[in-house]
Amino acid sequence: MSDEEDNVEAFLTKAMWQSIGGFESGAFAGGDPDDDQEKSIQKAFGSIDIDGDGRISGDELLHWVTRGWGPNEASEDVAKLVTAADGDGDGFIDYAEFRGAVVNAVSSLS
Ligand SMILES: [Ca+2]
Ligand SMILES: [Ca+2]
Repeated sequence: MSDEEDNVEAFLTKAMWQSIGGFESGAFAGGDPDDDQEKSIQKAFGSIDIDGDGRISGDELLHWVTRGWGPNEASEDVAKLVTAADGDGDGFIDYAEFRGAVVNAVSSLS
């Protein structure tokens, strides 16, 4: 894979996290979410965490994402999202990992 493709992939990964969190570019102008934005991140996390166990599995993320996307094209991209966000490598995205991915995505795209 070329550097350019890497960059495109990194950009798309960030853009997906941004859209999953529901934030515009530059939403966290001060670097951190404010209280309302924090609530929005918690709400987004809760709506994806279907079984309410406090962590998002690949299946849960795929289910959420494919409400808006075609399921065929999404599964590979969703697997990349999980890998990108799963800091401790347990195969699930907990709230801290989710919040970090969204904040990082929105900050770096703005
Ligand atoms: Ca879950
Ligand atoms: Ca994890």
